[in-house]
Amino acid sequence: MAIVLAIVGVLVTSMMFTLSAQIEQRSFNDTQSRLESAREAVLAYAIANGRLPCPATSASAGAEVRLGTGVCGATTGTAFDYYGGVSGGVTGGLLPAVTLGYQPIDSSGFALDGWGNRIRYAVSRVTTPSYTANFTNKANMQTNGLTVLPNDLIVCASATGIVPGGSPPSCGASATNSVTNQTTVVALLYSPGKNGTTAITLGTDEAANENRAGANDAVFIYHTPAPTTAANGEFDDQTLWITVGTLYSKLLAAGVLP
Ligand SMILES: [Ca+2]
Ligand SMILES: [Ca+2]
Repeated sequence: MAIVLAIVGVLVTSMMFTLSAQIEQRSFNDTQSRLESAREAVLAYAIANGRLPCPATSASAGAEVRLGTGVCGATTGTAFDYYGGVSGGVTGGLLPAVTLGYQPIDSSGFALDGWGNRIRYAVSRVTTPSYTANFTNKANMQTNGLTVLPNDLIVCASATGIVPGGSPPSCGASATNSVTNQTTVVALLYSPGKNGTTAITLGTDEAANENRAGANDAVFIYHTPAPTTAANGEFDDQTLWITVGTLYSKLLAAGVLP
């Protein structure tokens, strides 16, 4: 057993020092720091404007897509406008890099992760009543103060058992499947990771993040990286979120609220 472990140890050590592994690690770290600076840019935007930005779409050249009322979307607002996904060939839920002044961006105005994928961004809407712009409307944020919490965005440890169509959406019956509480997450950013650059059939957990056509919902998955042999498939997405407490404390400290 000790000999086997020693051999495995040597193999692992030599693998860690291969060039490709170093490049992958650099891209991973680069993605993490870009997500962190994107989160700072979103919070800075909230301080300057008294509200969170709406997501961009692949048709908006890096600008947020938002109605004058604060509802996210070009028309009435849909789950797609808040949580992303693909609708009619347009990808929603992208970081509004041009609105934020975030760098680096591609030639179309979109923020990129360390792999070359566009960074995803989702923002809370309050589910009842539907599509009320509480966190993307300055007046609503000031009127509501601390009494309105997000009740839609939720992060789960696995897609197994999630109830994305629930009211509110949930991680399901398993008490251990929730990474965040129901009223905690006001915005979320993620990178589709290295495998996001290739056209693959996504595993169950990554599919729950991508929110492709017909599944645009508020449930996101986050756990440590997993190989293709994992029960729910390969997982290399990198995710950060903004809690409502962080958002309000920044706004209060800056004198934006109350
Ligand atoms: Ca991925
Ligand atoms: Ca989802």
